[in-house]
Amino acid sequence: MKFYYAETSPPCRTIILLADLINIKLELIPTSPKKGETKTPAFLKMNPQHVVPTLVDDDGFVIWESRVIAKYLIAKYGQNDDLYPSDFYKRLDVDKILDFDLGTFFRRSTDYLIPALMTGKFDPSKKPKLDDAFSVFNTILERNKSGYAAADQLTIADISLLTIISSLEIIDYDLKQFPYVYEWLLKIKKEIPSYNTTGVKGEEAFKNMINSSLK
Ligand SMILES: N[C@@H](CCC(=O)N[C@@H](CS)C(=O)NCC(=O)O)C(=O)O
Repeated sequence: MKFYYAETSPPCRTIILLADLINIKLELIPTSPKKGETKTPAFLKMNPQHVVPTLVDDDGFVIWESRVIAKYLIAKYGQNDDLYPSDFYKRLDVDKILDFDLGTFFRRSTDYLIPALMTGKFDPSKKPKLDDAFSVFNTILERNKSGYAAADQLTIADISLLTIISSLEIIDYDLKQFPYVYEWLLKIKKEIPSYNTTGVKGEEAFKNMINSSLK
């Protein structure tokens, strides 16, 4: 399977960590949006949305959007449904948190991060909304009791939130004001074996990218 990715990208990291967890081999193809490599005619033919991660399966099937790639890999190659339960209500709980991530958490994170990449400065006016997303996730975790984002066990919702939240942590976003999120992060990092290699390496690359943009 060809996997177009950028080391700095949290959604790409979600898929690489998941692939390791379910023993899938990806052919990693570094593709830098910053260098315009997602806007070449060949890439645009494959994916008009010009984003990584993009996966091309061995039969030529092309898929992007990390949360959907995660569902695809589990449905097609997973040995069980633990990471994305097939039970109707449990699956809805996971989908709800994945949508919260896509539409709120990740969105507000990029609203905060992108000005730093484009102008060299974080936009402080974007921080309250991101703090609010953290606060919502903190409450979700407090109510769940299980210590996981969406179920009684690790799911793709945890992995997806992990990669963006650990990226914020490494650039010194103050997570300790959200104690359930902080505890959850420590726990999830320990449960994903390749977090200490792939995960940490990606975060370092992300941090270097942000630091090199800051003025
Ligand atoms: N919702 C998408 C976000 C993908 C995304 O925004 N990828 C960024 C890198 S983190 C990208 O490729 N940006 C290039 C562009 O938008 O042109 C996902 O979860 O896969």
